[in-house]
Amino acid sequence: MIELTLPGMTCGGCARGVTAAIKAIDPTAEVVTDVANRKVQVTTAVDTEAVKDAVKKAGYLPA
Ligand SMILES: [Cu+2]
Repeated sequence: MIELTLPGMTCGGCARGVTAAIKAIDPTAEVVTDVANRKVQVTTAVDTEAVKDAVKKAGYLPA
């Protein structure tokens, strides 16, 4: 399980964007967003760097 802190994920719209970006690289990923704490937990076979890359490209820089 990968946990990222995304300071820019500030609302439900962001959470959906982050989730979509991760699902785009792994449709089977389990993504749990916690907007209040700016955290996302991802259960995926894809490696951490690829997940970070995907969320960065969507505009959310991991802390
Ligand atoms: Cu937002």
